[in-house]
Amino acid sequence: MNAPRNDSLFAALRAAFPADLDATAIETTAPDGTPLYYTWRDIDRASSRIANLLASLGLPGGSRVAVQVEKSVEALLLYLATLRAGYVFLPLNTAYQSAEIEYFIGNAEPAVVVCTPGNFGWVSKIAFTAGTRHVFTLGENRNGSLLERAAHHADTHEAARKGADDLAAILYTSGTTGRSKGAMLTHGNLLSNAVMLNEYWGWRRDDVLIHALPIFHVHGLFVAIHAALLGGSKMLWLAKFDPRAVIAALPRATVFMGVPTLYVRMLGEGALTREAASHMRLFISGSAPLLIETFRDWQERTGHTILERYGMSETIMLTSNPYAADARHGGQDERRGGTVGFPLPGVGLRVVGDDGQALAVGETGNIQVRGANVFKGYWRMPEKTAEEFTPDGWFKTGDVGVVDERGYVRIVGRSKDLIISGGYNVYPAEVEGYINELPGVAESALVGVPHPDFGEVGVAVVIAKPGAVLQPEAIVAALKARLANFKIPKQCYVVPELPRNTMGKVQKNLLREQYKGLFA
Ligand code: MCA
Ligand code: AMP
Repeated sequence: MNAPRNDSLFAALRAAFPADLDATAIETTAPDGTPLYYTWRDIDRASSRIANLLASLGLPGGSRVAVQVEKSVEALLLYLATLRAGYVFLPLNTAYQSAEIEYFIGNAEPAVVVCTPGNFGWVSKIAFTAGTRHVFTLGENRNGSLLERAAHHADTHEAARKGADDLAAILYTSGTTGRSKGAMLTHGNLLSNAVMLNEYWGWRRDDVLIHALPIFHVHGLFVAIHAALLGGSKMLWLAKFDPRAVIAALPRATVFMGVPTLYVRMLGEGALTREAASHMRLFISGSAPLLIETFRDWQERTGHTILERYGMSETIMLTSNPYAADARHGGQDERRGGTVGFPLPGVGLRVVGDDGQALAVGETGNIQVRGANVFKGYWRMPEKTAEEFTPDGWFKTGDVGVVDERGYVRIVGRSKDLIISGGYNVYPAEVEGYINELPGVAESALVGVPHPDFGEVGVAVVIAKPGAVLQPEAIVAALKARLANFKIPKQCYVVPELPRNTMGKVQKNLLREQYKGLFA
């Protein structure tokens, strides 16, 4: 009899390991600078040990494993072990502060929480209060209770059986109302997208990926890691992005993925030359718009044309400029700056007007998508999920764009009130909510303005209550205590009034215009 089918993402990744398990899979350095090498066998054994530890806890099916730890190879092993054991991975940005963590843990009710040893005091308090029974620690230096406990478990583990529709991960993405929503991604979503990208980007076994992104969002966690593991290819693993370290690694690598800020910072280094980049096959950019100047400067300096692609937490990757000739588009292979390329194979993309009617080629409207990559819905928010899909099953991205006569998609704006700063999303409604709670504040507006390093940053404009005197520095200091650092406005102004339209709505476009030159 045939064994029942296993659609587990981990099983597929494991099946792609090269035959020589003693080959190096990951090269990195310990915090003290010591070089560290992990073979494919190391990854297999260590992820088995952690998976066996998780399995020994007797957790109910579908349990969430929430993780807020610094980037390390062991943090990656924890992700793989969670998939392997069949639980749901919930990564959390290390910048999140206690109020943010309290919300995520309260909302997701994870069975297991893993945090840094330094944060154990406050994180475990939040977790135990929310009913979590298991809190482990994982440090940057292969330390902490998770690995101590895992060391007692066997180093073999058969991947839990999963259906394509079973949950693999929940990624919190902030909402326009200010409350974060957990996007539920299935094994089928993640695996189908990864397999398709590997083919579309011409992934090869001898590729070497420079991994310099954080591993708590789609870009670093799914797009980069799945590509390398499915390709059976090596990763040069950097715990933190450092432009010089990336440039120094280029001669030993073939692929790099980054948000635009990473490219801008590398262009600021004299060591970035044609020769330094001559061994590279592919540079990929995404998560935020890549300025055409950056695209051109990169071409001029390195001789490489950056491949820009577009995606979302809810959908993983949606569009990509071609790596090679795309037969679906008349064999076009041009990577066009200022565009995010073609809808990827298997992804349906349409542009509609505000009335929901499909628009013609060249007309600007709301981007809607569908496909095996589109998430299952928002965790415990059926109404929110229903709102974000059309009756005929298309997901509303909140991005505004246009498809040109050659089929290239261009993102021209967003209908959602969102600022993307250095590749991180900042939802004005959330930050305004915190500002408005401060004593003496009547109202506030956060707007995104251009910034040479982060692409876009938030500027807060605040109105005081009658008789109250507000200091911008005090507002910023109060926010720093409560919110992740990248959400803190880079400037704050206290003004007598906000511009409004006849309906009384704040005209953020006027504020954006007023402050657009602030960081020029
Ligand atoms: C750091 N700071 C920032 C940001 N990062 N401010 C605004 N936006 C940011 N992104 C501020 C900190 O608040 C701090 O300010 C100061 O910069 C130094 O902080 P540090 O952590 O040392 O900064 P860094 O290490 O230089 O980080 C910059 C970075 C990082 C490397 C560009 O932001 C980064 O890794 N971004 C990538 C994000 C990413 O992976 N996004 C993918 C999302 P102060 O000193 O005042 O406190 S996935 C996605 O969007 C979709 C699905 C997709 O399509 O991929
Ligand atoms: P996230 O919530 O982190 O999933 O962010 C997804 C959003 O990032 C998308 O809805 C877009 O607004 C934006 N985004 C991602 N890639 C690109 C890109 N290449 N160009 C412009 N915007 C992008």
